[in-house]
Amino acid sequence: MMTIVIISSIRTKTKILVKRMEEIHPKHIFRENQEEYVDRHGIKVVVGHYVGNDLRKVPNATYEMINTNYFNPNPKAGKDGSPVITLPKDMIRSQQLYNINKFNVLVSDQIPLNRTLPDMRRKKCTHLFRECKDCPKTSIIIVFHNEAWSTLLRTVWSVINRSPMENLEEIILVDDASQREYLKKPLDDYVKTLPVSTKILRTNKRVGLIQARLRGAAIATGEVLTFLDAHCECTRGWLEPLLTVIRDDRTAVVCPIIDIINDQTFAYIKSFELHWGAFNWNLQFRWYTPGGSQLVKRQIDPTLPFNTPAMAGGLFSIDRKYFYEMGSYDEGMTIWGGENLEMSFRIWMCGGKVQIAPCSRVGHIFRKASPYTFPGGIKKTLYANLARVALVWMDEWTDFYFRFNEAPNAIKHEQNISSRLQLKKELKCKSFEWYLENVWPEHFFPTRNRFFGHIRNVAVDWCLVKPDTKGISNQPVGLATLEPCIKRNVTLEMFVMTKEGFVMTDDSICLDAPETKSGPVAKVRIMACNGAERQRWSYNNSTKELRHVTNQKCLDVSDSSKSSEGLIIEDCNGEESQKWILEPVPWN
Ligand code: UD2
Ligand code: MN
Repeated sequence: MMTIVIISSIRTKTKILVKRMEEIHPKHIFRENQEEYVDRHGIKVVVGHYVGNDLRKVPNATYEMINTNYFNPNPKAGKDGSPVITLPKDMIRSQQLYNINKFNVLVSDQIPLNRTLPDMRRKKCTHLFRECKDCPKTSIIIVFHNEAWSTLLRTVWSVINRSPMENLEEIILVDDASQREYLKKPLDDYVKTLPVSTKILRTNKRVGLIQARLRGAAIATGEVLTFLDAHCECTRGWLEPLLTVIRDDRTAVVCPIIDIINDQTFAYIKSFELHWGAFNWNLQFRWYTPGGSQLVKRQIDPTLPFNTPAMAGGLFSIDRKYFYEMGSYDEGMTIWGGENLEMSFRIWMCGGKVQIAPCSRVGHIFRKASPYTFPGGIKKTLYANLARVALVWMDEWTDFYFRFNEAPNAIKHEQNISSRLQLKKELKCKSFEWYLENVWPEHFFPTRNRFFGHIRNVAVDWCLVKPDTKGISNQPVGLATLEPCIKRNVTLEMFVMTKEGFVMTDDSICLDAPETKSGPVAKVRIMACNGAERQRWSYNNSTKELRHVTNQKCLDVSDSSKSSEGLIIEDCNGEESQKWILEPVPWN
């Protein structure tokens, strides 16, 4: 009997039709809860969950596979941003090739370089940005290391096809020591045929994306610099809103909304608009939902550029002279990571602003893992970069970062940051405290006016902990539970309580309970912070009660068990199970 395997990816909810069961090594791609049935054509169907990254058992790609350009477009594939389904006969090969770039290059190579994309903009955007006559010209800078041919050139073609020629100065490609043959002479030859002036720079050894961008910027002649990753697709009207912001305010650094190009199917997927960029206690960049007043402002006119505490890093425009006035990038940073926070902190604290122009939309392939090597290891690259960010920009919060992040802490002494500190002084930059209070008032870092530490229940003698399940935006959400207090400096049981009564912790999650006044006892959850009343609590130091502000009920341990049932709110009764000790932990 023929067998068809349907693999559903939990993350993307896309169903991918795969190959005959016996050829696909089901062990490698299925989690336990797999289902089998015979469909009405008598075909046995197996449904399971695809473990997208776990391809370790699939034979490694050979040198030849890596160095070959498989680009072979089918005019209809991926039209209007539609997904391309991998045929059963190509499944094994597509998995082998996946590892080379950490995206499905076999699919990418079927999609034409000038495929059409849907117009994701609001109607009003199309009217607002019909043209941008008095806008400055921009150089487009794309750095890459071992990028696939089709993704790199689809990025280039999307720029050429969807940017007004009068605003496009040139395209600059910076090859960061790629080893792949097709990126050498074949790329040089191809670029000569493009209708827009396109230069290629090559580094003679791997320098990383930060220094590669600096080299590109150094030869750029446009009034504005626009940076893109090498696996993007710009949509119609993407450039005008970015340039308009800079025309009106040269101190603005402006990003598009970054849509998602699916790493398996290359479907163009609209991303959530009501997000802004920030970071967690480990200085990992994250998208969060901003607080209430911000949201209201954005709903009134969703076409207006809005402030963001941090940028994702890859896609932005900046006035060229302003880029240098503000200290371009930290040249002490290598390979990958941290430069986006460094630039965001610097721009905000030293007088500029970082914004997102919601009428500008660019797709980007988000990958679940990095495809290339990190020379010197992650300690010498990413962690060293992050250590530099913390040392230069975070003032009293520098120690807070290092306390919770051992690897960067171990190498912080190797960092020479004197020239960056000098720059900070020359630019008369404001403090990190100012940044937190003014740019990101909803932040969840400890401050002088906030409680920071463990929240221990008197009856059980256990501590409130973060849930260990991840929600859609990678935030840990779930029932509020207790666990035995470890009381070491682990972020698991560290909470902040603000003056407004929000009990929050890393990754912008808050203690949350329903507002209803009567009715059965309500479960307490840990959810994305949203500034709503239902997330406000008050602590009474003498009674030790933690009251939910709107209904004046007390945080309590449910009777049935210590922790697994989680916490509830109940009428206040003065019992030990409603008493909480807020044990402060020094953070700086
Ligand atoms: C995000 C940013 C990326 C950068 C990074 C942190 C977006 C969409 N992407 O990660 O631009 O800010 O965070 O550093 O916001 N590259 C080199 N040399 C290297 C390593 C990378 O040229 O040694 C190129 C790479 O080919 C790509 C770009 O740098 O074009 C960004 O790298 P990535 O795509 O791996 O970063 P990403 O999107 O995960
Ligand atoms: Mn990228």
